Amino acid sequence: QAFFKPINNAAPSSTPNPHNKISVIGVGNVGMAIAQTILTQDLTDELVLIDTNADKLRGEMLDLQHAAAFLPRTKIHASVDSSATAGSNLCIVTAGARQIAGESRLNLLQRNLSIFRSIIPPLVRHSPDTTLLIVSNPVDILTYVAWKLSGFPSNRVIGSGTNLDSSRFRFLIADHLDVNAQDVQAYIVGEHGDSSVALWSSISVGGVPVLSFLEKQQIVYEKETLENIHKSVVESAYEVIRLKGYTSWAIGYSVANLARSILRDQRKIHPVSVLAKGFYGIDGEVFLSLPAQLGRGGILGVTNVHLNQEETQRLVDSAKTILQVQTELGI
Ligand code: 6V0
Repeated sequence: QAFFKPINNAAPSSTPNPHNKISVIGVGNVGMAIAQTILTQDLTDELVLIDTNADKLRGEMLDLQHAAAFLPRTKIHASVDSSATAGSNLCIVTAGARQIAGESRLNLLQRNLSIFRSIIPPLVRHSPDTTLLIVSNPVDILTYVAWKLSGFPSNRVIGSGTNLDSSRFRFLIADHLDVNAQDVQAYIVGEHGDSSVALWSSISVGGVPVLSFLEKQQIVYEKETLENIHKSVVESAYEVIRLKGYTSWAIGYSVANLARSILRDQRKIHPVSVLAKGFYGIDGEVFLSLPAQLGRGGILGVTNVHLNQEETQRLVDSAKTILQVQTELGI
């Protein structure tokens, strides 16, 4: 006997809801923070976790499933086999090797490259229409690697890039001005991490451009304070890692925010890593963050934001450094 007594004349729904499926590859600190934010924000109907560490994977899956009574209904499964990802709308890649003491960045990158060689082709085979969202570091180079390995058009391969750096920037500006970070518009573009570029002229609070406001009011231009804020952004990841061993919550929210814009076709603008060839005089195939509009088709367009000469130069220099590493890697 069925648990529920069916209601005979209940009309079956003629238009089933579109089914969303997200796969998260790598269930380390970052992958799990992303997974749990996606669940609490009700962004998907199905969530698949993939990792090579079978015990950790099953443990993480069970731990999330046990929260079902408190969460929106989402089917959660986990597998070491990437066929479980079949039909994903979005694949978020956080898998990566951990840096061994004394290991060079290039060696670490080489190891991540071989991890990507084992991850990306099967993902693409099982979900040929998916969008790839790359989080593993160095994110700009690995997004390029994923693009090359996938054979996808560049609009469907996105790196989380400076979305996180920009949110750290917005928090610090908000804290300095004692306003809500959601009212602060400010972009950091370029390479994720040390050589990122802060777009000072982009800062506005509640629609008021901050720099020109200060200049018009003849308030002392707080260049030093602003530069220190950017320095803190660059240092903040190192600080968190030094204090707690890794970063997780902010990248979790930041990537869930990107997932929402993509899957819910929000057409919001985020600074994310995109194929930057053709922008600001960059002529090589490199991925760098620029403010881009995200929707169901992935990258819908890139904002033609004004960069001054110094900002352009820094972007071009980052592109050159990245190209050189890509050449050294032979990719
Ligand atoms: P972690 O906790 O070591 O997790 C990595 C996970 O990847 C582990 O569970 C591994 O078992 C798994 N893994 C390794 N190889 C494979 C494979 N072939 N297939 C599937 N899974 C695999 O690292 P953590 O979660 O802290 O960080 C993950 C990555 O995110 C690192 O590269 C970080 O540098 C990067 N981050 C990127 C950020 C950004 O803004 N883009 C921010 C924070 C961290």
